Amino acid sequence: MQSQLTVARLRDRLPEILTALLAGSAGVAGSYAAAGFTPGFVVAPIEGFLARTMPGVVVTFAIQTLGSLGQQLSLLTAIALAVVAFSSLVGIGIVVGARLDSPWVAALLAGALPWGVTTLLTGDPVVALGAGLPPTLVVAVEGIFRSVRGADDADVSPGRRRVVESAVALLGIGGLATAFGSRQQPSAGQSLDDPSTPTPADEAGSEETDQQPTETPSERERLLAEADEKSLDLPGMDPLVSEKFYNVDINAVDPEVNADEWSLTVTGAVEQEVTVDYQELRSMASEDRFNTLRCVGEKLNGHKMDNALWTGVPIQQFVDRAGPKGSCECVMFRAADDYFEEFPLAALEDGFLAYGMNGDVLPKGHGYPVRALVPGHWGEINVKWITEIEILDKEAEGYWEKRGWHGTGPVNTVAKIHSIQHLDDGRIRVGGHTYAGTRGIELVEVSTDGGETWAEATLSEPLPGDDVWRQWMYTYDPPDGEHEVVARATDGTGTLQPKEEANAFPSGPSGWVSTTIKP
Ligand SMILES: Nc1nc2c(c(=O)[nH]1)N[C@H]1C(S)=C(S)[C@@H](COP(=O)(O)O)O[C@H]1N2
Ligand SMILES: [Mo]
Repeated sequence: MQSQLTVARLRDRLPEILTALLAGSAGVAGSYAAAGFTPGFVVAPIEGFLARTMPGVVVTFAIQTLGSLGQQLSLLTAIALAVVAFSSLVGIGIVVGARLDSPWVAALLAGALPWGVTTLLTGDPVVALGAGLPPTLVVAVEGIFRSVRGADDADVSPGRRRVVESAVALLGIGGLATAFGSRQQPSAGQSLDDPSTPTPADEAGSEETDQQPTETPSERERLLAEADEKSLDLPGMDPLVSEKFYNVDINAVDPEVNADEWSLTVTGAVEQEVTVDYQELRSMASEDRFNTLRCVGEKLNGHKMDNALWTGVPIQQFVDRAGPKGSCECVMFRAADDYFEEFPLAALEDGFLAYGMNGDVLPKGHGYPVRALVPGHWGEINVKWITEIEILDKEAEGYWEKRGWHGTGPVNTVAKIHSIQHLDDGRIRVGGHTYAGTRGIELVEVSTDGGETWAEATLSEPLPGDDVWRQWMYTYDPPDGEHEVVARATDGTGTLQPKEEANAFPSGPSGWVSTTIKP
């Protein structure tokens, strides 16, 4: 009885509910149109909040079973929450307007409330207009229709037709917003040496404008060409410099950091705080380094391991200048996306601050303007958008360690199998990347009989650097029928990687990669 009454009342209110939903969705779409996929989009802070407050077990489950789909799910959830929140706010506007018998108050509130909330969440009242104007428009147009048709006819349009009308309107708005919002995407790769790339040093003028880059572009080009030459060209396998570098982020939306306003400070248990800004960093003697990254959360034979040529400066000098005096010999990195990771200070000795990647200005998704590289360690302490190096006095937990992971140490050894090729002459060629962090790779062995017998694979020529992956390949005459190929690596200390398989959680994937090959 009670619920039937509610349903009947809801049906009476269907026009208003549809208007509120349409206007609320238009607000979210408008926010995207104005901000694009940036922190100014109202969904960004909501998704960030979801990611931060999600229990560790849920996050770990999502990483292991859903992969990047997990992040898309969290983004969809955030969009749905934003639509519900905006629609409720518009609903409040409609109710208040009806009480005051003023369609204009309804329209005004319908936009002002989402605008206010978006401003509070994103801190940008101008971009937030994108969230406020569409709901006002939708509710105003609705009010005008209503008065034109006369109050009595207002609800003549049957429920189903209104639902269809609203759905069509929503699709239109969504399409427009997508077109506008995606135009806001930052343009790809600006060359580090491009004189039109505004490094603050240029803007500073005077003597600094004449400064030559410490590393000539040709040196970077030479290194990239060397990587190209040394790459084994196998189908299904990236060359030694990855064509597409993987991404792992705690938030779906990257933070936007302005290089002119960026700085990095060494804080905490130090003699004196030391701050370096982008201009100073760019004007220091730079180095180009190959450095491989691997995510602790990837699958054993996964695709979250990549290599690039990074440009930047060694990190230790800033720590030395600050004079660390903490008693735990440990350090916390902090970043503009509220990410934080703790690890032993000793790991910083070979650490690097990178502002360039493969000859381009560091892309936004990889930490623009500056990220840290900590050779030999799991990807997670290679903090992007880095802003603070805090020398600690006692141990603390990082973002992932609070969620149960142990990903601050050296990487596990791995030999992956990403390429399987049936050659014209009947032989089979297999290959993949192999990596053991700063331990280096001494040897990769392959078995084509499930681990009974082993043969040595061919390795790609090593690239310069202390933390660089290699490729391996092996060609053989296949036995009759189905057989199992296994790969295993021995690192530079002579240690064979453990055979025992382990999932990524909590300490990174481990074990020998194997695959069944059919004739
Ligand atoms: N600020 C910040 N740094 C970060 C992360 C992040 O979410 N925020 N993810 C970490 C993880 S888990 C990995 S594996 C690497 C991935 O770097 P990439 O996205 O450039 O491949 O960045 C690390 N640094
Ligand atoms: Mo990671």
